[in-house]
Amino acid sequence: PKTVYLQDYTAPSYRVDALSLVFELGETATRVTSVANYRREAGVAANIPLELYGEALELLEIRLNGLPLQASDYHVTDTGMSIYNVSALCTLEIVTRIYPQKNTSLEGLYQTSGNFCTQCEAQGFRKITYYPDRPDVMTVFTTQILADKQKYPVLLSNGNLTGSGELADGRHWARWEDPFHKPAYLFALVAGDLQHVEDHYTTGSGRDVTLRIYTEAHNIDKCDHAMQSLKRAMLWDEQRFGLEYDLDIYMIVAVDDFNMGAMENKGLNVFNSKLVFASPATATDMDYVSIEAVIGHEYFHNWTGNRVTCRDWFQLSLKEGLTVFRDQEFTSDLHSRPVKRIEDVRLLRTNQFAEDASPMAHPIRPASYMEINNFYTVTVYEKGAEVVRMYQTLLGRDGFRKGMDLYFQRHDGQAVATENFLAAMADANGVDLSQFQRWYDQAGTPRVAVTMDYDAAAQTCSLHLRQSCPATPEAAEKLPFLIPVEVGFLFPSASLRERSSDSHEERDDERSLSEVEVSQVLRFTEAEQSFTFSNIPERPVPSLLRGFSAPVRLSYPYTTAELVFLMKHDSDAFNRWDAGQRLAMQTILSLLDAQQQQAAFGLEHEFISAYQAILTDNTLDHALRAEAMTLPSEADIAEVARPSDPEAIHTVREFIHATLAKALRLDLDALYADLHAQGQGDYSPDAVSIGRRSLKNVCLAYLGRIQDDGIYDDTCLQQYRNAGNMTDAMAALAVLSKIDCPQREEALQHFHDRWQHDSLVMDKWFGLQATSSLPDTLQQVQNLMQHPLFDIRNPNKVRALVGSFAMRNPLHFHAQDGSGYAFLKERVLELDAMNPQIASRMVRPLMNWRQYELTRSAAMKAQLEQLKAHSGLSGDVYEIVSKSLV
Ligand code: BAL
Ligand code: ZN
Repeated sequence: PKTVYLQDYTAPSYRVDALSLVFELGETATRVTSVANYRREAGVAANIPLELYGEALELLEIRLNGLPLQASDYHVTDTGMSIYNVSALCTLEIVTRIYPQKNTSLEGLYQTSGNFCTQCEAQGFRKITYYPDRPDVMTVFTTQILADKQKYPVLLSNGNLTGSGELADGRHWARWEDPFHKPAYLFALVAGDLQHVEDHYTTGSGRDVTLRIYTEAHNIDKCDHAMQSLKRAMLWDEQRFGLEYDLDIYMIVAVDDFNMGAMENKGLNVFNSKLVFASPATATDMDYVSIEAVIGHEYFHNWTGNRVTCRDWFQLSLKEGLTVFRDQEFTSDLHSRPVKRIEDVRLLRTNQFAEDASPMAHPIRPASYMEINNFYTVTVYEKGAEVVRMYQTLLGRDGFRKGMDLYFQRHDGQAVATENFLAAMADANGVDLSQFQRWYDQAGTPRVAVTMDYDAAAQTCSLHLRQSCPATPEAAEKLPFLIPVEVGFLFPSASLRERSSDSHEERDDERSLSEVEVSQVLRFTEAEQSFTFSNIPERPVPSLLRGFSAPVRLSYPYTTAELVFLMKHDSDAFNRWDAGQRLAMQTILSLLDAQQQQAAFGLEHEFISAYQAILTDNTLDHALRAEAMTLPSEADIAEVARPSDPEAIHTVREFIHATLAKALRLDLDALYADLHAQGQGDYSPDAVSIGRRSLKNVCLAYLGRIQDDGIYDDTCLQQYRNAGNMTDAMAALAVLSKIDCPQREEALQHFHDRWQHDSLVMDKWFGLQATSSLPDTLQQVQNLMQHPLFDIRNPNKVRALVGSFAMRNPLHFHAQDGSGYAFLKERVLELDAMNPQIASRMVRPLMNWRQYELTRSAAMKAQLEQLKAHSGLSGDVYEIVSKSLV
């Protein structure tokens, strides 16, 4: 495959004034007629050909200005065609035949559950017709769809319905016109036997918008939460950013076979059904929250992505980073801000930091790619969102809003680059942000090392910061980043006085404490920089990088006592949690050392009592307590403990869990019973109820580790059997799935029998078994691939079984005999023949082979080498494999 470079970008030579498409959907093939009006750009020479992309198309007819093209006037290749001697204004009519029924790549036009649907981002439109399929070519689309009326009663495309009718042969037709200019990647078509639910939303300016969610009939009763989420998103975007919806209708279609989570096609979103359907019996709290977030995300794209789109695919983070930031803020405003922040940072540290340390590390705006589908990454999305968040941290909420307003004022209707966003932020606030550009150009996770000096006589305190960034494929040497570091200071004696004083003094102390604790954002711009603070009455404990104010790894030589102090007293909820994570990580690393030296294991009393303090602190909200009780994941630990030995990591983490469980058994028991009793009413996915369930289920997960008498196996089974919602059922089953006991078999069988007719719910069942720590897990996964409900053509099934095993079961995926790696390689090859995008997702767990201890590292590398040598590998998989081996 060819590498594409950002520096080679050139503006299109021809624009499209209008595009008209006619789809004749058939049972074996589909005929597509496209009529495009092209206009040569001023200044472009007349001999410059019109370049169109096209892949896997049968060209049936081609006419220029009504006349058939001569063979010498155009040249067709596997990837497109060039047309010579076109006039400055011309109409090109092209008829192609395509085979959606055979399209297993789920890109372009394909079938899912017997219905037609499209996925055009990033480059799927070129599998439909020959066209300048690039995001900076925008036009108005008219789409006519003809299909058998009985089989496909619903015919949808972007925009507004402007005509429909019936034909004598049993077919019917519909015409949709989208008045907004859009690139081809936002085109969508759906045709099928679908039902819909309908609602309405009145915008702030008083316009009525029809809202519809389409699905197959048997899921129609599970769309209410998605619909309510959509209305909340529409209102939030008006309130927070002053952005209203712009068409008369907004449609969402849920489909079962989908490579991504969802797609923001103008006025016609297509969603993975996993991110639409919810009912208390079938969806967990996490499902409810994700559905709301993704419905929001796709809706927010209408402005950040659709109205203002990307000039080229290197700019993907322009729309994705910004839209992820917007959906994060949406969730934070509607639920718990600190909990959302903790969840997002967990994801970033586990997945994005790993990617940034891998051979596939790339800046949020990559400088080159072979296959753009490989760049829909946690870096472009989640780190991209962190970069957008840093503007807000530096400029304040109002300053950020001013920047957004200017961005829309300048660029509505345009296809732009990340520099345009930066310029809008800088210009709207009258600040110089040129150094900030480095976040777009340099990959890697910056390291920030902090030390502190306190001068008691002068009552000053200095923080010394040093930044560095590891080498990544695009550059060995990095220039300093502009890093916003939010800091606060805590005073041990002040908080001690606060605790022991009477109520009058307590108020005084609180005032002084909050005065000195006020946060500030340091602009850290040099490789090394010191900041001095005056009027500091005693040696403080610094609270650094509050709210995770920048996507960096920050180190500070905290003592255990200081971390325990921050865990109890930091007014920044995120840092209170993070202090606990630091303490846990320190403990884990020292146990890993002990294990390597074959020394005895033990947990310090201070560590256990810190966890006891969290567990029994009734002033802390449930959700935060649950987060604080959750140890860093095995994947998080593997990022820090190099070279990584997943088996040792698993052993140590399980040891801590079991030791804490035994030591805190009485507290865990009491809290579990109390929360269980409190949660007996009807299910509601509000933040308080979700927090209560998550703390209860964290308690259960700890208790399940006490295997002395097996009584908690019964507790789990009981919770599973009596659960009034999927969250509690899954939590109990998740604990059981890791224990070899009769209750496990009983519950798994019961779940299977109850849900075998609900494909989405069965994905949970596949996923649980794939993540089990029991010794025969790989064999079980292999058996489950033969299960009648498993289908390797369905991406959700692949992610549930193969993805869960390779990405969420480090113990067995990294089995020392290499069996997990060999299994994955086989699946990647099998998948690559039908769906390269999914194959290329699945191969990624092999990518970080260098971080593992020697035996594993060599075994992983061997699988990558075998893949690379395989003939006929897709460009998608080839890019990951070849870059991993460099
Ligand atoms: N644009 C692809 C799906 C999403 O990020 O919304
Ligand atoms: Zn998106």
